[in-house]
Amino acid sequence: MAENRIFSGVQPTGNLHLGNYLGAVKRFVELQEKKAECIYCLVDLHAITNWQEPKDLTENTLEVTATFLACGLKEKTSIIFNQSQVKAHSELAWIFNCVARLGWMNRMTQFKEKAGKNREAASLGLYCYPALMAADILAYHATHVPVGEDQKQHLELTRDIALKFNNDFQAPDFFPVPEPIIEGTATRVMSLRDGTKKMSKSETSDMSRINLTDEIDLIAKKIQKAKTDAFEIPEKKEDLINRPEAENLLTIYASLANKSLDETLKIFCGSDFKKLKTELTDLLIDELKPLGQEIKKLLEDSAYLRKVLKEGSEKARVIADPILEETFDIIGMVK
Ligand code: AQP
Repeated sequence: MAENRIFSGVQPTGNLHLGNYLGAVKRFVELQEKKAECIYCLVDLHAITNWQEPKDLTENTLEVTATFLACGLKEKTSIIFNQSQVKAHSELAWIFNCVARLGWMNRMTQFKEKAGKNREAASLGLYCYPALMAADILAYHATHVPVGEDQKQHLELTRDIALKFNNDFQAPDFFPVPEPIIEGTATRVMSLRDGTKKMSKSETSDMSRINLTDEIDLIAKKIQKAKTDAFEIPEKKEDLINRPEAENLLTIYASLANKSLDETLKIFCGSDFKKLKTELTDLLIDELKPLGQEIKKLLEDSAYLRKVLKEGSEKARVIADPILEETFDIIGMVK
């Protein structure tokens, strides 16, 4: 078993946004730079738990690949691939569907949020998504999983599945119990239109998020129109309670400027939102303009992006297939 093996995934359900970037992809790059063994997956099987137009799924998969590379992930250093091309994910997910308990799944808040009021019409895949996520991680015996705050509960379920499997089959330590890495100032970036909702690709209003490919005029417009409140910026963090939109903009600023929230409050306390919005727009443009340009350039060479994914999935299979075979042996499947 690798000493430290990192695994994480991103759904190719649309353009990546600032939340995906600050909460996840930026962390992926930092871990790659720390020379950890990193496996980063475009989780296309998760994407189809909600309807995806086939053409969009293909385009989004290539676009997220381009985004990974533009952000600094390197195909020679990290393993970058799409989930559907490594069959161990779905096969192990079935086994974990049989290990996980209905009661555990019923507690998953993301299912409740994504299924909304019309739960009966949600796909079965959306319901058992966390078992597939557990398979994604455990198929590689991954030890650490960098994610945004929203994935914490799913990761706890992964840990429960690993422990139950090891215990049920008396295979102590076969699946490692993975640790979440939820780091950085912006582990939960909120919608620009409603500070109580997380920034999300599937939110209908494009004004609610900053996409990594947004043009600079659009970034400026979205920040200018971002919801705020009528009060001035306070001095202390505690005074941001019940001011989710103010907290969100200040947190985004802090993350981009590599400052703590306290340091950021010192800069802006006593002023209205105009100054914060202007400086935040400048920071965003500095960070995202070159990224957006690089994504667009990479997208012109889809053959290269497909090659990155193909080679990545070959490397991923070398790790996952023997672990799946061993899992079959432990369960008692005849080969
Ligand atoms: N708003 C966010 N703030 C911080 N981190 C976030 N992540 C997602 N949204 C935020 C983190 O990004 C990684 C990839 O997420 P995902 O694409 O797999 O799916 P998601 O969490 O469901 O993200 P979206 O944007 O809300 O997608 P849709 O709308 O398609 O469901 C994860 O590590 C996640 O924590």
